[in-house]
Formats: sequence, C-alpha cells, structure tokens
Amino acid sequence: MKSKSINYSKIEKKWQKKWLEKGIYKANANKGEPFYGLVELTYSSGDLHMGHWFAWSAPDAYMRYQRMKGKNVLFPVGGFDSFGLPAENAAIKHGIHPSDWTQKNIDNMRHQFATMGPSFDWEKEVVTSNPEYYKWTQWLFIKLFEEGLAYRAKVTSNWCPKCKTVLANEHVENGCCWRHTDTPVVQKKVDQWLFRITKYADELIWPKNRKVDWPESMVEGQNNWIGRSEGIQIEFEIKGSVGKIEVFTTRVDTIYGATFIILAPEHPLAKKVTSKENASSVSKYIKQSQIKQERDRIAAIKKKSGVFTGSFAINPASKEEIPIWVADFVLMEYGTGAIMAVPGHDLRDNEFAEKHKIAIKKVIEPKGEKIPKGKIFEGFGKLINSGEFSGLSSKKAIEKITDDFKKNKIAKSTVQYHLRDWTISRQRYWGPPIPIIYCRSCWEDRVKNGEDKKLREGIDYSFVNGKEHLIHIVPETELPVELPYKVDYRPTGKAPLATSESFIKVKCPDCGKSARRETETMDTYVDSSWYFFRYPSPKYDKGIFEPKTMKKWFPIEIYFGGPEHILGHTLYARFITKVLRDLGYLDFDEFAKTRKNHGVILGPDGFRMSKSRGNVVNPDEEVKKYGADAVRMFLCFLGPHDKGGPWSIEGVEGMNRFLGRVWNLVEEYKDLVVFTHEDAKDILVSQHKTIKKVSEDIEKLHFNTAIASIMEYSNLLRSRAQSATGKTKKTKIRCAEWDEALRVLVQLLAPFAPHTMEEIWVELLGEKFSVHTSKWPIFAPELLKEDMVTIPVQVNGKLRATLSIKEQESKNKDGVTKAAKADDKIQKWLEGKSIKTIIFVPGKLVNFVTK
Ligand code: ANZ
Ligand code: ZN
Ligand code: ZN
Repeated sequence: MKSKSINYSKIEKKWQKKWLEKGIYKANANKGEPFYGLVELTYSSGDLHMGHWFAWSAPDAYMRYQRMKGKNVLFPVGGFDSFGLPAENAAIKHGIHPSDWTQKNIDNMRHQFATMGPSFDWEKEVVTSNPEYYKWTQWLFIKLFEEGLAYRAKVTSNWCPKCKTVLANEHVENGCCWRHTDTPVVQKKVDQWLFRITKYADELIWPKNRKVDWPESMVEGQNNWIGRSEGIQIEFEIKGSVGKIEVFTTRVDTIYGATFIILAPEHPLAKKVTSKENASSVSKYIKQSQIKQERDRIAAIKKKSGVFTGSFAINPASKEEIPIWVADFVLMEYGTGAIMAVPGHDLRDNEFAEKHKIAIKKVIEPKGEKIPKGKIFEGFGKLINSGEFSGLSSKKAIEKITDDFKKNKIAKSTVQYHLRDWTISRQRYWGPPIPIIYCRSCWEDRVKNGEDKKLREGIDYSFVNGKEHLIHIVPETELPVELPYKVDYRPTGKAPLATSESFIKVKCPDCGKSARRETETMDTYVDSSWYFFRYPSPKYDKGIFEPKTMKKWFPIEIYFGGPEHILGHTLYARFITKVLRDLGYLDFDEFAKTRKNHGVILGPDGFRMSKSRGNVVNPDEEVKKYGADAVRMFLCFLGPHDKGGPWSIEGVEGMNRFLGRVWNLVEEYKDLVVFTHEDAKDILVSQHKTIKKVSEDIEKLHFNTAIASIMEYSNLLRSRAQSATGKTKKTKIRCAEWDEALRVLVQLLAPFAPHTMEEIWVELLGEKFSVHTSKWPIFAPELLKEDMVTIPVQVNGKLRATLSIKEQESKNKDGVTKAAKADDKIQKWLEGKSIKTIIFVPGKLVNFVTK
C-alpha cells in the first residue's frame, strides 16, 4: 500500500494552535491524581539542537500517556537556565550584551520548542535571569546565611585562567576546567562565599533501602563523591617536645606497623618540628609544593617526594621512636593533614619507605589467601607482631585498640568526608548579585564598644579592600538586588560589578551610613538547584513558591535529564531540598521519586555530534521535510531511551512512511471493512496484547519496543482489511470490533505522533477532540489467556506422565523435552538409564527411548 503524503506543516500548525486555545495541557492542581513530570532546565544557548529533541521527545510521549491514563499532569515548559558563563562568553564573542543575547535566544528557543508540538503547560515557565526569579534565588541565599549555611572564607579554590573565575570542585574534570578541557585549573587562595553542603553530607549519602528510584550510577557516583569514611584520630607524642601530632586513620589495626609519620607541607607543625640541620631542606620543599597544584601533587605520588624533618614521634602502641617526614601527597584538606604511614600494608607508604629507606614492618597476615612475592597485603586479616593484640582479626583489633586508646584519652572516633563545601561566588557579571552589604562604620562601632572580639570572620564580618567590614544581609523587602545593565562585563579576574559605582553605593541597613554592596554573583548552579519548586506557581510573589499548590504536586514523579549531572546539579538540588525542609517549607526528603537519565543521540556516523566532525544534524530541516511526528517518533524508536543511538535519515523516512500508511489504512478502510464477529477474534486478541505490551513498555520507558509492537499491530490490521474487503460480502453488518481496532491504533500512537493522530482521530474517524484527552485503552486479561494443551509423555512407548503447556510452546522440541525431563515422574523412569532417541510429535507427544 502506498503511503499518503501528508501536509505536515499545515496540520502541525493547526493542532498546535487548537491545543493552546483549548488549554488541554494546562495543569490544574485541583483536578485528579497529580503527576508532576519534569525534564531538566534548558540552557539558553540559542538553538534547539537534535540533543534537545531527543531529550524531550520521549518524556513528552510519556507525559501524554500519563494524561490519557487519567492522571492530572503537570509538564512545565522547558524554562531557561539563562545566567552563567556560557551565555556570557558567547555574548562577549558576539559583541552583544548578555542580557540582550539571552533574551533573543530564549525567544528563538521558545519558538523552536513549539514546533515539536509538546504537551507543555506554557504558563509554567521560569527564566532564571529574570528579576522575578532571581529575587527568590537571593532570598534562598539569605535563608542559608541566616542558618549559618552560607559563609565567607578564604579557601583554596579552583581558578580557571580562561574563565577568569573560581569553579566548584564538581566542575573540575581531570584537573581541568569543565568548559576548557585543556586548561588546568590553578589553586588560588581567595575569599569566597560557600554553602555548607558538608553539614548534610551524611544525609546526602543514599541509603541501601531507599524509597526512591534513582539510577544506580548516580547513587554510587554521589556516594563516592561524598566519600564517607569512618576512622579514628590518634595523638602521637613528639619526642622531646610537649606538642602532639594528630593523625587520621581508618586502619588502626595496623598501628604496630606504623614506622613513620608524614605531615602535609602546609601542616602548622611541619616547620615547628623541624630540626636546625634540616631547616633549609624542609623549607625549600614546602615552598616548592606550594607552587604545585593539587592535581600534580596527587599525580606526583609516583615520584614519592618528601623530606625528613630530623624529629621523631612515639608510636603509642609499639612505643618505638619513628621519624617524622613532610611529603606533599598528604593533603592538608583531608583528615588532620597528617598520617601514620604503614609501609607494610599501604602501597603508597610502601613505595615511599622503599625510596627513602625507612623500616617496613609486617603486622597483618592474610586469612587463607597467599600474597604473591613482592606484593604487599592491603586487606583485612589476622594481626601479627602486634603485642597483646596479635592473633586478633583486623575487625576485632580495630574495636579493641580504639577502646584502649579512648580510655587513655589519646584517640577519638571521627568520620571524614571527601565532600567539600560548595563555592558559590563568581567573579563574573552574568549571575544573580549576592544580597550582601558590607559596612565599615558598623565595624568601627563594634570596635568602639569593644564587641569586635566576639565577632566571627566570614559570618559576622569580612575584609573588603583589606579592612574589616560588618556583613549585613539585604532586607527581604529590598529584593531583588537587580543586576545593573550598564556595566563593563568583560572578565578581568575581578568582579565586574566592582566597577559600577552606582551599584556598589548603598545605605547600610543597620546604621544608615554609606556602605558597599557585595560585587560577586552566584554560581548558576544555585539558580538551578531550586527551579523545579517554582514551576507550579511561577508568578507567585509572596514567597519562593505557593505552599498550597506546591504541596499538591510534590514530590516530582519522574525527573528526566542528562547523566552528566551526577555531581553537580542533582546533588545541589537534593541539598537545597533538605535545607528547605529543615526550614519548614517542605515535608519530604527527596524532590523526585524517580530519576531517569537519557542517552545520547549520535551523528549518522555513530559518533557524538560535533561541529568539528561535521556530523551535526539540524532538526529544523528534517522537521520541515518529514514532519515533527516522524522526527519525534524516530527519536523514541532509535534505541532504549537511556542509551540513545545514531541519527538516521532513513529511520526518519521510515517513520514518515509508516505514519502515511496508518493514515491510508484509516482513510480507505474505516467504513469499508466487513467482518463476521468470528473473523474479528484474532484482531481483538492482538489488539489487547498490543495494549498490554505498549502500556507496560511505556511505563518502563522502553519506547522503542512499544512502537515496534504498534507497527506489528498496524500491519495485522492492514492485511486483514485487505483480505476481508477482497472477499465475499458474507455479513452486511458494520463491524464494531473494526471501528474499535482503528481507534485503539490511533490512541496507542497518539503519544508518539501527536499531530498526525489528532488529525486522524478528529478528521477521519470523526471522534471528539482531542485524542490526547481520550481515555487510554485498557486490555481485557481474559482475552489474553493463552490456550493450554496437554502433551502425553512416554518412556519406551508407555505413558508415564502428562504435561500442561502453552499451545505455542508445545511445538518446540527443546522446550517440551526439557519440561518433560524436569517432571518428577519422568525423572524416576529415566533414572540410571541413558536416552537413545527422543521421538517428538509437535504439539502431540514426546517419547523417550532408552538403551
Ligand atoms: C594508616 C593506614 C594503613 C591507612 C593502611 C590506610 C591503609 P579514606 O578511606 O580515603 O578515608 N590518609 C589520611 N589522611 C590523609 C591525608 N590528609 N592525605 C593523604 N592520605 C591520608 O583513607 C583513609 C586513609 O588515608 C588513612 O588510613 C590514611 O592512611 C590516609 F594499611 O592510615 B591510613
Ligand atoms: Zn574555564
Ligand atoms: Zn552600618
């Protein structure tokens, strides 16, 4: 059958307009069972590319399905993540103000989104660079500040020399900037604003028995990043001094093997413990390592560089005197910045000891397994050479030694995390200003009253141009602190807002004298850490969200997004959720019940689409040629949604032809076909099987297999229609089953090809507008019961058992013989005998002939 050539652009425009007019996708918090589905906020990069189409097509199909299932769906329009470096850099490159550039992009992208024909509620949009939005980002900052969760501190930060700003740890990849993958970040010690995410470290660790369904890769990635590690802090006395060195270890069972101590170069004791003779070499080493970046320090482990301080500590277990070294693979930022080195059982320590000729002592013996010669044993085992603890298992020894040390008050249990606080200030222009005011007069007042000693740096006061200033938050009534338009925004390394006199100058909210505004802006990841809370009530102006509406929609049922957001966005969003909960704004712990990551759409050559490869496909052209539905459907069909696959123009053409064939089928046969009810039975069975399969597949997000079964069903309808109309006019009655069969076909396809199916539904079938609000067909389980047959099983020609088996499977020799052999009775008859031949009559009989 030829496929119809359809004027797609006409029907797309027609239905997009009508859907909007009738508001069929509008969410209504007061209607039906709420179902909030979300796709990650879109960067306002300027162009909706194939990746966007891929990321949105399947979720849109899924939300349409839920709507037809009777759920009250909230599916917000994309919304735009419009602050931040990419926008700013592009604006600079194009010589347009970031604000104008962003606005232009958003207008364009909104228009492009519309061509997809998505089932958005278009009123639910947020644009993070709009003052109505960032007012609440600033409000959030203030709340965090009030809770002691936002503070200013001098921290070693990742500085990208190209971005000319500090980056969060989450945005450093292999030591390089995430946007400049060939540019190593530099470690700079600068004053920064931080969010105390570490306070929530424990809670952010995903428990084993979690109530929500998030991908294992994300759960594991976040847990590793947080890096919870239980251990103890032990004091080592310094020989000939009153001072003590505290180390952090997770393996106190190895303490008898601790033959030296290593301090990080930045450790305050490093210089103090150093003897006169070693002073110059130690101080030279410390200087050198300050220049090195953390990345190099970790990479330099292999070189095992270090210096001896000339001093010794006392091992509290063995009482031996052990040398104190300084080496830069020990990081000041982790644990106590000092370690007890156990070269017998830790590879790094071992290599270090080998190189510097320090004693190596074995104190753990493996249980059972043999350690190859030249290798050291790093696992848990049995203690040896460990005084009174010898013979204990590692686990027992950790308990006992810890108890002992605690009794002697030389140790305490601690938990360490690899997670660091989140650096949120940026020395760039295009972001929400941090709502802080610094006042020098207030500081001077405190000095006069003698109160300055009680003030805490970074919380109560901070340095501005080298002088102490009191920190004030901008009063809530004065939010938003608007980002001024006229500023020289080119990056210099200093905050561009600092060049704007009119922005900086402000009256102190406390003393009323002249004060100055904070000139740094917030990381865009602060904007996106809470945007989903704003969707249900985007225009609400009395708070960050309208409590009543939000209660109805949360938690989010399903959150679609990119797998690259393991450590950035999703972790921050979980943190902010917990903060808002503790402030009494929310009553749940996790904002999304289910998280699904999408895969990637590759170029036609199977490689990631990139300009340099020249394999980028622009969806606009394809849409014009084949229609949005064919493109959307192909994107759902090309592979499992979490894997993705290569773009193929033939694939889109195929979808286009398929949709044309469906059209033809309905157009030609809707009134023509006459069946007897008996004739229609196989159609009915197939229809219900397809409903069941498609529903289950969509629930599992297996869109590709769902579409494949609809195609099969459609083929069956076509061939039955052709043969039936060609045949006699047995019965003259119009067959209700056939009408239903066509309606179901259109409904099952509606989530994937929304425009075409609407056209067929309304214009060809004469059904009521809209197919998208029609009821999803339900399947009748009784129709799907498969027919069972009984198969006699013989041994040497004698009936010994019968098998009840599905009719289809009764024809498969392997399957039936396997089932027969598994039968208790047959097993008894075959025991001790070997089978010579198996006689199999498909669907009828098995006979085992033995020797
Ligand atoms: C003795 C020991 C013996 C260790 C042994 C390990 C194996 P995680 O699990 O990552 O927390 N360590 C402690 N602080 C450090 C720092 N600032 N820089 C570098 N290394 C540091 O690792 C804990 C272990 O890492 C600690 O336990 C310590 O070495 C080392 F057979 O102490 B262990
Ligand atoms: Zn960069
Ligand atoms: Zn003041």
